[in-house]
Amino acid sequence: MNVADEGRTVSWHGNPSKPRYVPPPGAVDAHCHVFGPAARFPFSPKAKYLPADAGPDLLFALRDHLGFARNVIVQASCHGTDNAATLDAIARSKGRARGVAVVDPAIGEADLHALHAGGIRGVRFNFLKRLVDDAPRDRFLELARRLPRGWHVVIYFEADILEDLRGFIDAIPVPLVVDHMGRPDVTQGPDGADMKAFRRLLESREDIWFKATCPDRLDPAGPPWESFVRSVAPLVSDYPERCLWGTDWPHPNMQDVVPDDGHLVDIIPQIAPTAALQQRLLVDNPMRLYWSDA
Ligand code: 0GY
Repeated sequence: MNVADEGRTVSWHGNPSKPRYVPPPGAVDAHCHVFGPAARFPFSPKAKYLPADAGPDLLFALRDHLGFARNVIVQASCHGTDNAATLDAIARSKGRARGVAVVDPAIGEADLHALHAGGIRGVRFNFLKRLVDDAPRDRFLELARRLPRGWHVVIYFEADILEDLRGFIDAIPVPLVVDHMGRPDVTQGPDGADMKAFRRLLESREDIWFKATCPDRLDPAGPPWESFVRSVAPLVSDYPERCLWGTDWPHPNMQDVVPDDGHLVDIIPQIAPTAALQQRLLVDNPMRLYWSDA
């Protein structure tokens, strides 16, 4: 495990390879985070991990290195409900980043509109017990009913609670984006129980999107993540208008198996084999969700 000077964890690759795959112009990395810098943006007292600084300069350098044009920055749990680091990164992006916030469900209308002005276009509901202390479904629902126009909910859960969450998900009145496809066991293959359950969810509503992300988290075999590719490619092909892609940089909690971001980019043509699919996955879909006003 890499440890930064201050004893904080480094979970990202220091020298990612240059991908062989060249994304289409305008490609969006639609799932990434920033950490700190902690001197300006301290971590939450409730943070479950304390990462080394991974601020906007590093993120935008990686964006350029990988051949991407834009980022969607998702507020990471280590910053709790203080979105200042995410907003700062968006402000520094010169219009090339937008974000997803994590908020106290009691947030008022004026604060929601201030987040909108800062480039936020959705809120994240995190159900992973190792990351957050509680996930109050009734309060989340109340918030979802009064989000600014055009916003969506990003939801993060693991496959074993999908059935339990169905009633909650059904009640959300705005589009939903599922992080990492709800973390299916991809070793079961495309017709395994987890993928089938996730497909039932996608079939239940036309406004549920998913991130075809995190082979490094989902495929224990490691690169070239063959089980991930085999399970996820059919999903992208069957739901081409509802998929997003992202690096997940700086890969929170992945310090023991840090992925090479260049290798992550290089499996894009395997999960989206045609230029038309790649254009939707990397450009058209994220632009529709995050830059519809641009
Ligand atoms: C991810 C996944 C993780 C962490 C967070 O907000 C977070 O801390 O999202 C995780 O540890 O699985 O998407 O970044």
